[in-house]
Amino acid sequence: MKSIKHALLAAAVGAAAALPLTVLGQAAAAGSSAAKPAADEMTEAEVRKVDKDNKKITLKHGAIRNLDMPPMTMVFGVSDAALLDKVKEGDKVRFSATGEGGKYTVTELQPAK
Ligand SMILES: [Cu+2]
Repeated sequence: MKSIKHALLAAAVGAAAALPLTVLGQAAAAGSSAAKPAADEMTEAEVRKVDKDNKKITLKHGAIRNLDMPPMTMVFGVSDAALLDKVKEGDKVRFSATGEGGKYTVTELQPAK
């Protein structure tokens, strides 16, 4: 009996260790948005449309891991309209987004090189 318990415990520990680890090395430019570690991972995208008046941006984005979203083109809101000053249509960018309450919002946006 004791050995079975042990085997179960070992399996549980193994499963925990197999959880995906956050990719490090992209945290350097963090700065202003320290609050949400889940959004730190940035996704590559191409800007399709910038709508400053409505604080919206259309992105053709790659897979967004923290939102479990496949690559697609879609409209995002932005947490701060100033984010849109840095980019224009056709730019390659990197961004972070949250999906709280079914609303997708870009919280970080920067030109990709
Ligand atoms: Cu999407």
